[in-house]
Amino acid sequence: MVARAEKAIMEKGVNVRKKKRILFIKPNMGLVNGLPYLDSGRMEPLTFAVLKSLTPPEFEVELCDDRFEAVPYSTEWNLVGINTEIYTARRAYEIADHFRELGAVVVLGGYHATMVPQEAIQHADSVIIGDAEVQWRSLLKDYQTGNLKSFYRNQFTGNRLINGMNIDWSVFSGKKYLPIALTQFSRGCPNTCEYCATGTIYQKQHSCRPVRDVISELEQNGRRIVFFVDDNIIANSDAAKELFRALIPLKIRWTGQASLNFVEDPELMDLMLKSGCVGLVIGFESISRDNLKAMKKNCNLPYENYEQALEIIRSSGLMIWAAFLMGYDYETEASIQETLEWILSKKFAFAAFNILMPYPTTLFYKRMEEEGRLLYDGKWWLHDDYRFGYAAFRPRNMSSERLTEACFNARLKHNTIYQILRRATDRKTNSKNLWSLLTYFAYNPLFRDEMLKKHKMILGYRGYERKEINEQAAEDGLTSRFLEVTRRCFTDIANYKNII
Ligand code: B12
Ligand code: SF4
Repeated sequence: MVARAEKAIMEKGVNVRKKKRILFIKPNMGLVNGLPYLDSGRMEPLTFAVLKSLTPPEFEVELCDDRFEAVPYSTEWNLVGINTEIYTARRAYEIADHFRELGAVVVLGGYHATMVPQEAIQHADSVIIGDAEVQWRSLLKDYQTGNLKSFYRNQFTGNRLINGMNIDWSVFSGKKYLPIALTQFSRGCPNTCEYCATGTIYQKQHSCRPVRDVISELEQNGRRIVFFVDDNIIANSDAAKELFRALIPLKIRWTGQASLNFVEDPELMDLMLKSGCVGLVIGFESISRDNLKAMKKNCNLPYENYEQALEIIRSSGLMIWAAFLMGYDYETEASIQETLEWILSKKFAFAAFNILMPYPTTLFYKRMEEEGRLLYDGKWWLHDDYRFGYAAFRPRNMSSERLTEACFNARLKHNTIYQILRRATDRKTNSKNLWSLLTYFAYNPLFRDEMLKKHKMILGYRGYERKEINEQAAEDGLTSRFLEVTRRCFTDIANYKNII
């Protein structure tokens, strides 16, 4: 079969080997104990399945996931496309610089490159600003004709449909990830919270994909556990209902991110549950109304102390991954403690205690800059002294060091063995059935382990390169991964005696 295909190609006068070679790279974040950080809970980087589907067949495409693979530096690659997010920017630039020295054309894209294109272009030949659905093909055409431009900017048209987004999962074949299919139904968000990168980039625009495209991709993919990466899957409730109706026959289990207002629409909730939703990431962000107002988190303001909304969600059985943001202007060490106690009382399946971070170009960043409160020269993501988990601005009511510590302590306390066991006893959600309980116990130790590993990570590799793939964590199946993280969970007790 292969021979016949090759013969046909040769007859047309095209030599397969003459194809231009593109290498996509998902950069790692940095170093832990002097070695590349190994994320045992890593998921497929959806970005590259989208880019692969947009790449014309005259290019040969490969993906290197720097999170667990050695970067194949060589002169064989014609074009190297690297994703940049703020925590991976430093590493992305290291790789980019290296490939440019080897003569490859380097293209950077992603959230960070979109927010600071002038910084990114110092390490690249071209930068894609915003979504790539339209611009990636134009860029490749210009590259082939020798007319590559420095910037390709996606013009937000206000179109309600995401133009031409498809997913080609084949780019991940042979690589080991969590057994979850990532997909996307919509992009953008109708809100503009002061601190948020998405709100800043999309400026209240929100667009959806045709439901049939999402469904046929999932049918083809066949995996039964799905993660919708949308920032807010219910932002357009009519479109969400259409999607949920179409998902019902697929009999999948899915999770995603949603704003709290879904609790007000019983039809939406009913369809959500029938379509297989098992849990949601919800951004509560703060229990203080003053902080919510300062954040411009208007979508949470109608839910006075969240009690009623939470009761509705608990009764539905959905597991909640509750996200909180620590460090706004009305935050004190006492309020962090109070928030932790409130969170513990709610027995959420998972909780994220995120430090408020100044992402460049957000309103929050600009305000901190004006008020002279930025640390690390205002560019913490590139600074030699910055470590993952550190606050990068001066909070109003405590030092940045105290904020860093208070946040880490809250994470530790939420994730002690005792608390993990205690939260498991919520019969309405976390131990509602065997599947929920297994999921709860598979992921809690894993996330806890990653949280401990990531804290104080050095960003970038600073000259270190992975010489060989000596990865043991890419075991087959959840069972061995579960055993491994449980083992680590117990060995951690030796290192962090205060966490049981
Ligand atoms: C899913 C997700 C995760 C998953 C990761 C899944 C995975 N595969 O590994 C989880 C939950 C683990 C996660 C973790 C984190 N995440 Co996250 N995550 C997302 C989320 C919701 C979706 C990403 C996605 O898949 N999008 C779909 C793809 C198709 O879109 P895309 O990546 O933007 O790519 C498009 C364009 O940008 C462009 N493009 C992107 N890269 C490139 C490269 C080239 C060469 C080209 C040509 C084009 C191009 O083309 C694509 C098609 O249009 C985004 C928010 C968002 N709306 O995107 C946040 C987001 C990326 N995460 C963010 C953060 C901060 C984190 C964490 C650091 C959080 C934390 N405190 O721990 C961690 C660490 C991540 C890491 N790098 O290790 C921030 C990054 C902020 C920034 N300014 O860079 C975001 C933007 C959320 C936010 N609003 O602040 N995350
Ligand atoms: S609702 Fe969420 S995604 Fe939308 S702007 Fe606010 S934080 Fe960002």
